[in-house]
Amino acid sequence: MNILDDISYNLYKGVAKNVTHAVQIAIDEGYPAEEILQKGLLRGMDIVGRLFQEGDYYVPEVIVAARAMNAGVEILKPLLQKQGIASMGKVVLGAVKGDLHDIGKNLVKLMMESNGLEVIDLGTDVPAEQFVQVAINENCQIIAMSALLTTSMGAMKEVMKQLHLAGVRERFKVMIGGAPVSARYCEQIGADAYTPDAAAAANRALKFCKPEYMP
Ligand code: B12
Repeated sequence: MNILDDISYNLYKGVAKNVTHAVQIAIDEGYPAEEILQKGLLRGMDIVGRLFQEGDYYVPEVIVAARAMNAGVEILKPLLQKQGIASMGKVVLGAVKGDLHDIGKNLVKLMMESNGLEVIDLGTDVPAEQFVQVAINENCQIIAMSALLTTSMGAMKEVMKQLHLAGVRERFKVMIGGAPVSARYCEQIGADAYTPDAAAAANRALKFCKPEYMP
């Protein structure tokens, strides 16, 4: 078993202490932080997803694994973040109403901040009106929403509706993401961009903050 397998294994077994230990060893062995994230932590989380889907894992096991994931990410954070970059733009980010999943959202935040974007994180279960109000009050360029449940995805459409009702749709770029979300859904609800992962989300957000994209 190499050290990345070790991370995945301990993650899906939910042993946070072993995950942090193995992440530190991987760093010391010279693995790039992105590789540790993708091939160690996220691969472990994929296994958790599969076990949950197949009925071998229940919610408590998933919570324990999620804690181990967060513990591993904490160690990687300083390596993923580029320090001292001037703010390139402002994003309001959250998981939509009805959705408590925040691991992916937190990765999106981390990658955006690493690329010099200022991120206002509203957390999880965020009402549509709050996304819109904060974006207006804080003068954000981007509203970014995450959903992991097919039942909560519809809340993204509600945010689009609230933006239109407030007469501010054109002021903001709207980005969406999360496992059940797709480019097709993005088009359907009239959002501006769907990206499949956190790194692509940060790249797209940076592009949106360039003057040619601004209203
Ligand atoms: C961990 C987890 C939980 C944990 C969450 C802990 C936490 N703090 O987040 C807990 C145990 C709380 C949980 C609860 C539930 N869960 Co759950 N959970 C998962 C699991 C296993 C992993 C999700 C995850 O973190 N993935 C890793 C991250 C990194 O991936 P990600 O979120 O997709 O994010 C990436 C991209 O999507 C993208 N991205 C994410 N957000 C954004 C935002 C933007 C703007 C952009 C551009 C990109 C982007 O970038 C990220 C990084 O690259 C998934 C299975 C799976 N394979 O997804 C099920 C899953 C999402 N859960 C599921 C279910 C059913 C539930 C519950 C209803 C279970 C229950 N009976 O109570 C509850 C719902 C709670 C609620 N109201 O939200 C189902 C959803 C089914 C569906 N299609 O609707 C899934 C798919 C499992 C399954 N196969 O059945 N869950």
